[in-house]
Amino acid sequence: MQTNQEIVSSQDMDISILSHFKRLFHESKKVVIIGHKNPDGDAIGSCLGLFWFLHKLGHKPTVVMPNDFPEFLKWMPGNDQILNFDHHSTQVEACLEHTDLICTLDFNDLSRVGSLSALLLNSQKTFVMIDHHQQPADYAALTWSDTTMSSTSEMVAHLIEAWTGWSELSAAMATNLYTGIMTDTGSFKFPATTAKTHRVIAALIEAGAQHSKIHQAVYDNQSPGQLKLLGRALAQMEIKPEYHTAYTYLSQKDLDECHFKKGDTEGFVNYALQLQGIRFALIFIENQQEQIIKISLRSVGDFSVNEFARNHFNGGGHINAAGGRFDGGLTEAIDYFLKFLPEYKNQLNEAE
Ligand SMILES: [Mn+2]
Repeated sequence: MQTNQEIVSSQDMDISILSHFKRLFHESKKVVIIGHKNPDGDAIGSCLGLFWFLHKLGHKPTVVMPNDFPEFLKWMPGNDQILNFDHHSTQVEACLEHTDLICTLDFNDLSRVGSLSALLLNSQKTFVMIDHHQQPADYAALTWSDTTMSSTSEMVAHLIEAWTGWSELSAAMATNLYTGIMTDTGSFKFPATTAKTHRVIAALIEAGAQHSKIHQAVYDNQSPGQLKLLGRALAQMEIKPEYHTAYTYLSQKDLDECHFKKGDTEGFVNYALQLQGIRFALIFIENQQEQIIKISLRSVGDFSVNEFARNHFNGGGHINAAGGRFDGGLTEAIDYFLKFLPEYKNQLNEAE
């Protein structure tokens, strides 16, 4: 990894960041673009959006993901060209060896790429980070971190606009970026969705992103098992009105009986926030294979689930959306959570 870092934190894509991008890419033909472990719509969308843009500029980009991604994203333009480190480790190793530049998108720390992190930590290549998560680590020669952004996909769109104008925006880029913004904003309803986000969305639609089809492809393709699993999560929900909190859980047995596939529980945690007066929602999901409990946390208002996940569940994320893990059993994880929830009573009652 290079030293001589430049940390850029900005409201907008300004001239100095852009010229740094141009300088780095001018010197780099081969570029590897990497998203985080368990890639979501924004990770895939931002990486593929940047992939098609760099391709158009004459670079030789390769997109790498640490592991597989959900079926409901396997239609995105270029998804078939993604190298999955879990399945193609030798190929990925060779790519990283011969690349000029490594762009990491939609994550803030090299620990977020699972088993790929050792390769990246030992790499002497120049890194670029584009990300909207809090507290970016300082491994990159150029860190473009903006926590006010709705998504990394929106940032890539701003990069394209600043670099070439919208004239170079293709339908493939637009479709990927639209998907990333849509999924990371809960279909444009989270607070980080701004007027600027909607201006970007307008440009993406003009460039050929078919919003209805994208929405359908991502959300309206549920399997019977998926809806049954959602039914269990809803039926098992526990509500703690005195803490404005609701949580639910899914055991490995629940998952197995509903023929769980990766991505099936995406968005389940958000349902609890539909309850009147609920500001803090969690879902605990058992993973017997890894012997951990995965926890997704959401909030509305100024209660920070990022802080909560950092303090108690080895995780983090954003103020209103975070993830974490617990090493142990499901009941243990929930008991642990319920033990310290009362400490947050004031914060949860004061939060707006
Ligand atoms: Mn994101």
